[in-house]
Amino acid sequence: MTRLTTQDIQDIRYQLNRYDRYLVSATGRSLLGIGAAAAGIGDVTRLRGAAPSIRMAVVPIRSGLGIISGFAETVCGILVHLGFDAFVTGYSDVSGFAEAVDAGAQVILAADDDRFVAFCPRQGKTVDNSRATAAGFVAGLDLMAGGLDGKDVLVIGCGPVGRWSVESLLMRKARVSVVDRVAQKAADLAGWVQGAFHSTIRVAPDPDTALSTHRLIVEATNAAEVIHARHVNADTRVSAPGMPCGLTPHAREKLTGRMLHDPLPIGVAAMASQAVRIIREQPMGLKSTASDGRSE
Ligand code: 2YG
Repeated sequence: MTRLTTQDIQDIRYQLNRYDRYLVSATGRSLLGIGAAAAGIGDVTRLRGAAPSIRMAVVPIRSGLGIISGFAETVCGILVHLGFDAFVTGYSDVSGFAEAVDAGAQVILAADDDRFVAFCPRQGKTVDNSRATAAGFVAGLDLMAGGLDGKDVLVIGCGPVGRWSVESLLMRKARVSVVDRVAQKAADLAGWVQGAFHSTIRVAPDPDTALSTHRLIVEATNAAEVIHARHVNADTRVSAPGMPCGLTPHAREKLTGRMLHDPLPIGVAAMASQAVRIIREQPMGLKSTASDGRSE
């Protein structure tokens, strides 16, 4: 699990309007729109309209390596930008969770060194950042590519985000290849997919060959300088949830308008949108009852 640094995130909350304009130019959708697409929410206007009435709390967590200065504030800034009634609790840890619940937060976001999670306490459900980040960046690739059904997509990096990216790609009927510098990790992921989804994905022989023969790419490694300018042509589109950014500066320059990368915004937008679906579909955690009173 990559641990962000203050330097990675310090400017994010001040550049969200500019980033939103870039997202609209690259995908045709805003940050909220990409989050909605990741959560399978079709009506973005309705989501935007509901957001101000949804209270979300971000709780700083001191466990392990401790607080990352600016992390909670940046997550909160992204949620406020999306229109939610979001705040950072004054207390951290358990006291922060109590403060969040007392303040009526319907969604509570918190991260330790192992997991970054959105909690929906009334529904007893959680949203995991790795899975939501994968869904968000795959949704963005889908929008950049004008749909992924039947198209060849490469996932490079077979860690948690790469694994969940494969899930999202299969749900969008893409033809998935995976590759990792540790060949066994790619083979293990193919085995998991076969067991979990009864689907077959291809394991590419090596990163350089795979990058040279694919135009739609999810870069989910924790390495820098994985995708070089030589791998990029006019048809290439890259969605890069991996931290640090896996594209060389020259590759990024060639891909302007056809690539997505950020340390937090798309993942947080996807988490928030998935949490909204949870709290909207099960308002008080009760099973929604059908018109004749039967519980579904
Ligand atoms: O509350 C705090 O300030 C700290 N306990 C936050 C620690 C977060 C550690 N995790 C990471 O930095 C990343 N895994 C977060 C998600 C990166 C985007 N996929």
